[in-house]
Amino acid sequence: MVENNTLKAIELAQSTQELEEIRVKAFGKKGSITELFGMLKQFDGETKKHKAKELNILKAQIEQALAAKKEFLHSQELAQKLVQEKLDLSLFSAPLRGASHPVMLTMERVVAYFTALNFTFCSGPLVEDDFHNFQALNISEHHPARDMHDTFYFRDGALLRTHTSPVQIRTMESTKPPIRIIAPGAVFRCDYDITHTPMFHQVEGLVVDSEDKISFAHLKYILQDFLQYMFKDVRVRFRSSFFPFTEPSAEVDISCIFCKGDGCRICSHTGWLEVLGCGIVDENVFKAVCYENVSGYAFGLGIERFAMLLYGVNDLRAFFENDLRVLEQFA
Ligand code: 2NM
Repeated sequence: MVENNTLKAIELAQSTQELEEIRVKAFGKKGSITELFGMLKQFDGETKKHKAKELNILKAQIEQALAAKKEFLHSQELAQKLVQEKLDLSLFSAPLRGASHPVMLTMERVVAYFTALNFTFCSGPLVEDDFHNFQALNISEHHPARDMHDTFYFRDGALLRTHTSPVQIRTMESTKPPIRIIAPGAVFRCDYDITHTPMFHQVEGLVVDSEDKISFAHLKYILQDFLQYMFKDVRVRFRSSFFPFTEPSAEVDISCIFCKGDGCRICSHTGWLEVLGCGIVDENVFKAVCYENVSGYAFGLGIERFAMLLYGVNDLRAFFENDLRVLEQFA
């Protein structure tokens, strides 16, 4: 009997695929149940009616058995799939190829020195306003640093910070003196040639205490010590200079680390390398942030330049091209 075969087959089915084959064998165009319905026309009257009723009951039984088995197999297959495809996210993967970028390694080394001396790490927005980037730093309206050629401006007058000094301004606005802060980060200038990239990194530091507490001697001592820590066995010299935000100001040189001061191509045969700018914070900067009866020193340096000297990299572009052959050497 067809009916028993189909129901028995459903019971024995092991997969939804097998079940589908059984369904087609019963209800397909040439299926056993379809054929039985076709054979009804051989009968008439009560016999036909009786046979049709029997057949409809059988059809309903098979359909129900198919549906029930299908649901059962489906959930079984899903459970199996979940076990097979389970991901153990706690497993270790193959070792990552990544490594810290030499610019970041240098920045961390600089910051480590100053945080060890109780400087607080500070950061601020990359998109700044004219006040925090220029005005508060005693950079007058017609100062060349404001020139469109140096500063990236947005249409609404906002700009990309050209140095990290706005971080110092914001810190002074929100914090009462005394302060000792170190502000590392990306800065932007519209300048692109062999020794300049439109984005580079700076670290700036600022110390403010009550009036007459901070002198140039403090600044000189800490920078000398810092440069000894960064570059072993170097001589340090301070040259008088000018910055709008400091008075007096100085640029700081170290004896050339490549020729030990004898003179070579890298130091342009001077025996010295310029590495820092610094000075005693100008009174006008303190006025802009409403600091009264204070004294302070500040300094700033370019990280890429330090990284080039520390790692002996002679082309700035090596830091920005992200060639793995270069970067892997710092892993
Ligand atoms: C430098 C050189 C000298 C500097 C000044 C200030 C602030 F906010 F206190 F006025 N921040 N950084 C400074 C001073 C930066 O970079 C070459």
